[in-house]
Amino acid sequence: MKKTLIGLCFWSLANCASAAVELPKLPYAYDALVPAIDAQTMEIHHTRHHGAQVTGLNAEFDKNPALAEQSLEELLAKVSTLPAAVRNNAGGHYNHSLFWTVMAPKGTGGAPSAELGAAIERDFGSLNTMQSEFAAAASTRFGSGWAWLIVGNDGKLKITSTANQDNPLMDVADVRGTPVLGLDVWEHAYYLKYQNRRGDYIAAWWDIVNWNEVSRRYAAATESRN
Ligand code: MN3
Repeated sequence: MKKTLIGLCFWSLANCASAAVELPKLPYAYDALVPAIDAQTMEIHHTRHHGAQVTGLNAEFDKNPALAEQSLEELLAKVSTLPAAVRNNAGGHYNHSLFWTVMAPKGTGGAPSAELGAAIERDFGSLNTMQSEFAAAASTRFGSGWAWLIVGNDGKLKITSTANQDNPLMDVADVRGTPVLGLDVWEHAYYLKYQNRRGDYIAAWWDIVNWNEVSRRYAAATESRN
């Protein structure tokens, strides 16, 4: 996700850094994931929570324009050397950008590809076992954070979780790898509908996983290793 030059840069170079990242449009309507996730939660989550991280990351780029020349992945890989605001906002922007794409309206997300399905069986025994381990990671993440299915640096699928807006691409992560599926378990992701029932949110969420996109990300992650 390199920074893209937009029209403003044509008029004023000084505006380029402030246009480094933009809030991505959702590939579906705010009410498309009902009943798993309600429309108000989706709209607030996208426009305000993710929106604030985009604004925050651009503010960091204004302070240090050299950062805007690097991809998000490059920044995350050396995040321990960067300000905490970059860690939180670049992490949040990456995490939410992934999150929106790995969901789809119920009945439209397909199933794991043959390659992904075989890797899940190889590394977990079955899809059910993988989902159970993922749900356990999501439900036991204390406070705010994310659960992940990743391709580890050894090429194997693994489940992990991270606090706050950290993710497995960061050099500070306990378990590193390329995320192919991620679940936001911050209260802002589910509280309006589920209140304290995080487990119910996680259980309902499987209905709206976009396996077509997860499979695409798995193929890209394994291809880039070869
Ligand atoms: Mn969130």
